[in-house]
Amino acid sequence: MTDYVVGDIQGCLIGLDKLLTQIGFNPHQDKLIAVGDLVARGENSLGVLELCYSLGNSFTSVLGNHDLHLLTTQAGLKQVKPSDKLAPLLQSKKINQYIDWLRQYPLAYQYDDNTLISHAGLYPGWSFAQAIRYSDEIQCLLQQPDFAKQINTLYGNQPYSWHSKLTGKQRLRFIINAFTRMRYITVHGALDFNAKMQPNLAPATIKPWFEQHNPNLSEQQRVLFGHWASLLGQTNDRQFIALDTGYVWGNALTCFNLTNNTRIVIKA
Ligand SMILES: [Mn+2]
Repeated sequence: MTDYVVGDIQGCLIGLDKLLTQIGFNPHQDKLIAVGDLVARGENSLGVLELCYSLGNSFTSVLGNHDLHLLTTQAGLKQVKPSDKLAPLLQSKKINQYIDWLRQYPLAYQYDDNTLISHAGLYPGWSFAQAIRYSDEIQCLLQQPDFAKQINTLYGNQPYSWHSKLTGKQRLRFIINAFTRMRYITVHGALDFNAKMQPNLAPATIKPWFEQHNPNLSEQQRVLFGHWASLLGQTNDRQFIALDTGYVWGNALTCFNLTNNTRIVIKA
């Protein structure tokens, strides 16, 4: 009975297979929680979804930017990017089944009192309870028949900062951006969508979201996230566990064992 959180898979079926073999994953006892970006760029996004779907209740996920992009692309609202290698998935007879399965997932998942999982992290200042409430707002939207259209209208960068009085599209757009695209923030708490470099190379005007003090996070609480391959799994803070180690870029697929707090790393 072991619960694992796996970093960005991005269509890398071979890596996922190797990982499940290495940890001896048993779907009758164990649980796999993905940090999102299940699809895109890797060699077999269809295979990854088939495998994760086949795990039934022993698999769960949060949604990443590439997963949301799949929803709008499949609906014909975004152009297919050849570099995403999504054609076999989009042409699959089961695509609608996979879309309906994906859109049941939240942006943030609270594993226990002290553990939160989301694709990009936790916006500084948000408590776990706030994160789950905001994630629920998007999960509701994804349950509506015109979910793809609605998500499509939420693409954009603004507003850059959160305010609890934000309403409508501005509010929903910020929530999606914070959970799926965030990396750096300015000293004023504004999301910076341009910077992707390693923190030691960042200008002094921005810092990683996890280096901004969050008064609503207790010392026991931890956040597991993906999305940021150039961190190479390092945050230098045991409260913030980075799991995107860029397998799709030839680096490694990382998985975190929540039962004994160890990492399993599969080299590409
Ligand atoms: Mn991502």
